Amino acid sequence: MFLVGFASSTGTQAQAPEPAAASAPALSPLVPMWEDPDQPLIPEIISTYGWDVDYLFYLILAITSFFMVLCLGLFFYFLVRYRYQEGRRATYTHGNSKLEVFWTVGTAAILIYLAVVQRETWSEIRQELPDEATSFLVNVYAEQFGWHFTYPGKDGKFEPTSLEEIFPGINPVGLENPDNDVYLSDLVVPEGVTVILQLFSQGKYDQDTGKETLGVLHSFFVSNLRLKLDIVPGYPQKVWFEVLPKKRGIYEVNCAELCGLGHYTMRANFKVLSDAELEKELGYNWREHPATFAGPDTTQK
Ligand SMILES: [Cu+2]
Repeated sequence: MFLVGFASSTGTQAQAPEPAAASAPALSPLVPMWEDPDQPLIPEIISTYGWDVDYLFYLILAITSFFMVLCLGLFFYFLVRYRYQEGRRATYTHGNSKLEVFWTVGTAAILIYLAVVQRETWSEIRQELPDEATSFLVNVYAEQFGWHFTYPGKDGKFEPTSLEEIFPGINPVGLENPDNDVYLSDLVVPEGVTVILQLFSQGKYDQDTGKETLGVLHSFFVSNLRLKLDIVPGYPQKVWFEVLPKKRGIYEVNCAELCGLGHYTMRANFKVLSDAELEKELGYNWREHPATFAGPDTTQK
């Protein structure tokens, strides 16, 4: 029954683009997805590789559901079949080697099959990065308990940061030249273009005592993108995605790693914008200012 529910919701999603396409040209006001009464139970896919991830999810769900029903079915069958009966005695069995070999090899075969079929999706998302020159680049800083996003600005380069320069509310990520980059507390991206994120875990710095606290583990999660990646202190990582055309809207970035008492508050708006809206947010047209991650080390010292 569970599976049938998923199958039918997949069916409606596949047909959905038609009405959306009709209303897309005139820019509708941006409504956060969590305020949309027609929000599907499973977040709508908005990334190019979202279906590849969901395919693996449904494949694994189908395999595990099949075995769950099989095992529970056998369990109840044996419960009834071998229930207590007057005069019937239990028989002693030493197990069945053939059966044991069969289900061990069978399980291994399924796991190997999954390892092979997921290979391509894994390498697409995690092993190949698109060209920086044609992508929209963002530095993402996660701290207890919030998100910060910096954009390269007109010079196309990210400014180095240092803990000592951090002043909450004024220079939240400690940019050494705050005027050269654009800081936003929202993640804003264009649609139909590859986006590369560089993810940092940021520590805290007390300006009065000079005491610093190391960053902790966080996890960057946007369910609509089907993208989740751990953010490891001292080990910045890059990851990419591309939002499908006509998916303009406000979605959500969440932290998916229990990172402390305020973990549940750790969210940010994720806005997929038209070029004009993006230019308004950033203060410049990013397409006219190609950017790169190269240059001074942007890792926080
Ligand atoms: Cu967190």
